[in-house]
Amino acid sequence: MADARHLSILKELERKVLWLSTWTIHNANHLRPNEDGMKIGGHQASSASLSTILAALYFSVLRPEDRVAVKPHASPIYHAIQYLFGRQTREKLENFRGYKGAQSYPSRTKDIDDVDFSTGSVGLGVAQTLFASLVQDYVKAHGWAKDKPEGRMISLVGDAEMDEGNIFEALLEGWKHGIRNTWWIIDYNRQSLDAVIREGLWQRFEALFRNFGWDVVVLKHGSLMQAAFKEPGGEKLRDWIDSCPNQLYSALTYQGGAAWRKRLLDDLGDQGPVTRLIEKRSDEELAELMANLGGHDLPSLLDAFEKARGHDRPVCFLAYTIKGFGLPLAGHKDNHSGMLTPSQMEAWQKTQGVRPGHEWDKFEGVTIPQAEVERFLSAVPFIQKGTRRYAAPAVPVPEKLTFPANPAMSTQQGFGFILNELARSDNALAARVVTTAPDVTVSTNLGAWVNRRGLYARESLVDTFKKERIPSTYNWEFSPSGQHIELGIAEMNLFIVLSALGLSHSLFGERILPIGTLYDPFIYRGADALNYACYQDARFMIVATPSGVTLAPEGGAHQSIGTPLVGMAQDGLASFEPAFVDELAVIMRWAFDYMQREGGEPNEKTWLRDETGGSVYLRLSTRTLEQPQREMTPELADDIMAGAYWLRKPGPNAQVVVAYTGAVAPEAIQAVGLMAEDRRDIGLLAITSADRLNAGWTAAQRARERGLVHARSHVERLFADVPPHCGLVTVIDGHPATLAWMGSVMGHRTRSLGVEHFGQTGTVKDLYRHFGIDARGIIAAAEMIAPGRPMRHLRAV
Ligand SMILES: Cc1ncc(C[n+]2csc(CCOP(=O)(O)OP(=O)(O)O)c2C)c(N)n1
Ligand SMILES: [Mg+2]
Repeated sequence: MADARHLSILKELERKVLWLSTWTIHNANHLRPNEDGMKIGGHQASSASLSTILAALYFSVLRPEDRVAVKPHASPIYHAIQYLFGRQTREKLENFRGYKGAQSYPSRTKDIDDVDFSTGSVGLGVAQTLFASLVQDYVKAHGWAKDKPEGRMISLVGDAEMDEGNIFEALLEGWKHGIRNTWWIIDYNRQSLDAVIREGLWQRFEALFRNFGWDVVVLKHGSLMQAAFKEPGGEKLRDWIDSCPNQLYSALTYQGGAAWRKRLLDDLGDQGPVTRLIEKRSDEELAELMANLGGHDLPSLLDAFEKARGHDRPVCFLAYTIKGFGLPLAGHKDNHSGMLTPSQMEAWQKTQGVRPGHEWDKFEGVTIPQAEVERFLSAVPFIQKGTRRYAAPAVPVPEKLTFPANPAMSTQQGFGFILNELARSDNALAARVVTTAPDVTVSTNLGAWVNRRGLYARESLVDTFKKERIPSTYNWEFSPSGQHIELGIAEMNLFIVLSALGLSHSLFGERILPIGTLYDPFIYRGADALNYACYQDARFMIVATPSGVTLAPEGGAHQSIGTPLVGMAQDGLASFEPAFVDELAVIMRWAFDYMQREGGEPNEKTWLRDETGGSVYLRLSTRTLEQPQREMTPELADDIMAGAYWLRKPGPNAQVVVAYTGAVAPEAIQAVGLMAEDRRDIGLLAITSADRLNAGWTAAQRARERGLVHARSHVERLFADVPPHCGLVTVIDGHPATLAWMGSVMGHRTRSLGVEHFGQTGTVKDLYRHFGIDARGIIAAAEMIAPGRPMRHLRAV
């Protein structure tokens, strides 16, 4: 139990951060009003709601090893706390929401003040803490990070945030994995952006969390209330509070002490002791009492958190709070985007004892001697270890990844072979790879890897089939040393667990190289979580199969059309679509290295991410292709990484170039062969990464515009000798826009073939014909854009 002095200092710090966060927003808004005069959304009231909880956590409860996701709109209060710690600058706060100022929503990558998890898209930060605790357990179970204490993974959750389905998906997965050390603190202010929330929601939450094995701590009545309940008539007041509808409680809070008195006396007057209980308090005292919900009561909070520290079970704290606590807009249902008006601000500033011109002074208006507060601050446990982010050395990547030289295979098979070879080796890379899949482990070809490396669980669990000697291809044994995390069918969870695994070096000081597999079309299901993972700069590899219409018999519901564009457009994700397994081996080797690069900020002259590194997306196929028998020279490997190489270099008088990506390679090769008699010097370009090829081109242009006149991109070099009149036919099993930009590089007339509509079931041949991405489609396109004599073989295919 905290002593009285500790509590009074905390109370002052809470008041201070509430002031600073409210001022930050006010200042940013009034110095630089939006053109449309709009008020900036959400921050003042949302921040105030968490002021007590965050003060209790950061100034007293948290330890350096804890990791926290703060509700998006509480960013100003978070930044204010960091400002008091000296980890946030006044300059950035003055520039809150401005160019390179403190971010509207806490950001790991954009903010300077030690943000553990970015938030912004509600629900994702919440799930991230759960999966981070799973990763912490994984790290410990593998015998790593022995010298580091286990932390609590904590999320400050908005009550309306709980509407996001991904939270429930995560809860279920967490239950399966016996999640520990996770605290979710629900800011139960009973308000969202538009509305006051439904009555009785807390009971649903309580039942739900208990069902999933969590402890639930309801923090409803603060210590003032609890003391009042013990007075004569107190029980009546308690009953009144407990049955008061959310809307009314909010409205009365907004109206203040006199309104509370009137309403309470109307409802409870002439009832003896409870009337006296109300009447003996001033309006101000009454308002303070009624606002003393658990989430604004430091003694209750400290006590609850301290108790939870005594065990490692997951805990949901349901903390009743008031949105806009301590501000004149407290409780008002419109307060989400509400701001204090200048006159309200002026009046409130006076009550806070902050002199004009001293708004940023850290100890202005603090009623405890400054030296004592400073002493307190410098002794806060949370900041005792300085920067809390770890670094981990890069895991060496072998010169070459090997695979059996099968004459024909699909890239998906090749992926399975490469991982199997890795699983057989005992190098450091193999030890640090972890795979995961949302119930598609076997169907995405991870089976061989899992057979060798086992499934991860905190407790060992034998494969009953194996124990009973029933033959099975797969060995499904769980143990703490396993290297595959089996997930249920929820792609959101896949990307969030990848996000957590892919930050392990920074969060827990241990490098993990995560690989997640899924069906390509279901990238959309988890796309926001994927975006979130990239935004946090987590490092992972996603391997998506089957893809496109090439999975033909599976039908339209499983075909992916737009994912190559997702791969191109997603920042922080380098995407590849190789056709052959030797290409894949080069790409995966490169990827393991790329995932570990930490080059800091990208160079704005080029934006190329080669130094900074990032995550990788491999769009693979289940189509078996004849494999080229060739030597992988360093030059070829470089070209593959840069995004393309000539399978057949065009001659000086080339009339047509065919550029293909992925599984349609045989169609492109066949078309080029058939056209050779009727068009001169045809070229065939194999594109392994439209994404990197395009990014390189944009980067070179940007660099030239900024004075690096000799900058040339790979695609520009490839096309340097292609004559201007040459036509370009691009083809991909995916949206044609993926490659359509290539015509702009040198101004070649271009026809881009691909898939724009949902497909049918059928054979690959049926569907390639249906969409015109077969040899016939390629030849017909070439005939139109590269006129000459009729293509004799057009009718033959
Ligand atoms: C995925 C997503 N959808 C919508 C929003 C817009 N949004 C921001 S805050 C908010 C409501 C927040 O309510 P609550 O979680 O109760 O937090 P409070 O404002 O009460 O602090 C919404 C809908 C968002 N940030 N993310
Ligand atoms: Mg709310």
